[in-house]
Amino acid sequence: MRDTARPCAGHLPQLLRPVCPLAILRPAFGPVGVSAHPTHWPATKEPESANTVNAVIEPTIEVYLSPGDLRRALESDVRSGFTTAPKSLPPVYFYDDRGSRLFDAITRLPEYYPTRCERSILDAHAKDVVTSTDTDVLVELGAGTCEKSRVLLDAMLSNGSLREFVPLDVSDSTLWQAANALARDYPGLAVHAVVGDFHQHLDRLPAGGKRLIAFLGGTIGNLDPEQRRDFYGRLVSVMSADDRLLLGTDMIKDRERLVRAYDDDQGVTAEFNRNVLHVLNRELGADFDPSRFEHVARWNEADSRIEMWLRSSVEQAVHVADLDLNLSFEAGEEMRTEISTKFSAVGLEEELAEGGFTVESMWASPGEDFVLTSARPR
Ligand code: AVJ
Repeated sequence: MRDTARPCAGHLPQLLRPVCPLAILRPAFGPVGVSAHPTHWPATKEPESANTVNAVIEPTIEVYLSPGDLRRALESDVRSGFTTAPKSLPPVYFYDDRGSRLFDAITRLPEYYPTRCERSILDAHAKDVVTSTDTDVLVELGAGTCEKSRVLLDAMLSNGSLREFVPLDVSDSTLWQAANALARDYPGLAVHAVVGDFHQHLDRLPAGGKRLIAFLGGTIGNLDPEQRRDFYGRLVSVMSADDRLLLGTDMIKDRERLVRAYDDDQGVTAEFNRNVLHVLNRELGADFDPSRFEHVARWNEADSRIEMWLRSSVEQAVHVADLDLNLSFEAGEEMRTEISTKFSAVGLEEELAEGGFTVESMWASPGEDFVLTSARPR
């Protein structure tokens, strides 16, 4: 999901440096073929195109988040999150370079089933997703390293309908690297990367084509009900009648399994949770001692979500130098670092309906552990 092989250290510091050059937008339409998949070449094309060698198209990148924007967002999130009770932080700050590596390790843990479940749905049904939605442009929100996108891109290719790929992510460096890798691996594919935030920049997504707007991994669960309403409303307002949403959601299940997925035996999730303190120390000159915070994962039945908290094991003071902020934690005081909402099929259909969408199809992994839903604007 996120880049782990990137040689440069530090993800936020990278974000805070000047971004990759803004490339010029190029109209890039028309079906493409990929030489690596000759058997998938659309059979309906004129014969000579079967011999066409598709050249690698240089990806374009459009940047809507400047280093200053990211810095201001971090400062304001920390200020407001630490001055209201209970203290809380948005989960986006987990994912610096180390946090992305830790998340990657989480996806391979025996306890953490969502990534494998979603992958199995994509492997089994990507073709059906593409044909039933009848889409030819893939947009991926929170695309990261674009690894999952490849399954959908392959399905669009073999369907002969692939026109363009538009990954959106807040991390310019991860996105730029992924966009170049995709462009190399899919000669002839126009890759138009957008550096932005799915809370703010949905209206900047290039229009045109029949877009499959994928929001995978269960990340929608990180939003609370009000944020999800906002998200659906903003998204539906920029969608045309031919566009489709493809949403990945983790489902309500046995409480023990849910909690274990967020509190693994090896302590990888605990380290991932505490990583946000390392990020604050580095980025804002804070002096958190991560060893004095315990990882807590618990099921909130009323709100149908797993919550991750960091519990101060002692009474302690913390100074956030860059914000001139003095914090105090009581012994046992908890701050919330993430919510991960779990859905029922009925509840999801209802909230999508309230958000302006009509569900077309749902594909579930065995036992309905995880579900992919396609929906169209109503
Ligand atoms: C990537 C947001 C979907 O909520 O399950 C994994 C992040 N947090 N373990 C999730 C996460 C703790 C993950 N998402």
